[in-house]
Amino acid sequence: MDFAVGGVAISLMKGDITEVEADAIVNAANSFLEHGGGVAGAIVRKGGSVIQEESREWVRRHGPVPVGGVAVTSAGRLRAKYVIHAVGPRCGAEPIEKLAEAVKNALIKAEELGLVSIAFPAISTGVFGCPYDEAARQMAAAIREVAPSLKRVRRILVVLYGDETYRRFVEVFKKAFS
Ligand code: AR6
Repeated sequence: MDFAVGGVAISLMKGDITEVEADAIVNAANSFLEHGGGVAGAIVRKGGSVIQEESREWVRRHGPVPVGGVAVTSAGRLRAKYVIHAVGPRCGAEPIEKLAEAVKNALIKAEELGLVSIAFPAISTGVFGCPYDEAARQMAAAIREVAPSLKRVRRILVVLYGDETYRRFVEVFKKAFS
């Protein structure tokens, strides 16, 4: 399902984010950038341990990534140039608005890096326990706010794992963008 805002194309698709061709893929990370399960585990398995090693080095230098913040590493063997590690909130423990902040910061980082395309997973909807609808609303709101000011980024992919996640995100994005 495709949408557009401020000259930026937004595509929702079903699939595995590690297979997607985009300049950057976003990881659903924790503050310590210790990539265990979910999307993070899949990214390191497919991209290689260099992603985990660079992540540890980033934390060693800068300290933990705040909730709503991002950090960048290379993408190892993945087709992307970079992995942008975004830390979403743990639902119930941290405010859901931090999810929008993480998405905005990832888009701003992609713009700073001069990238054209960026792919997001459904941040915080796995281990971090946020409901799909709320997560989708946060992501859509962040994209609506930032997209009009993007000059280099021209394509945002949202890669959803499974039918149910895809269906829920499409419903929310339809309301937000049409
Ligand atoms: N491609 C796209 N989406 C995926 C993939 C994939 N390969 N694998 C899982 N998903 P999660 P979080 C979906 O748990 O909730 C890790 O341990 C999944 O179905 O990856 O932000 C980190 O190290 C779900 O809808 O991220 C952190 O500690 C969504 O991606 C913590 O989990 C996000 O699930 C982060 O938790």
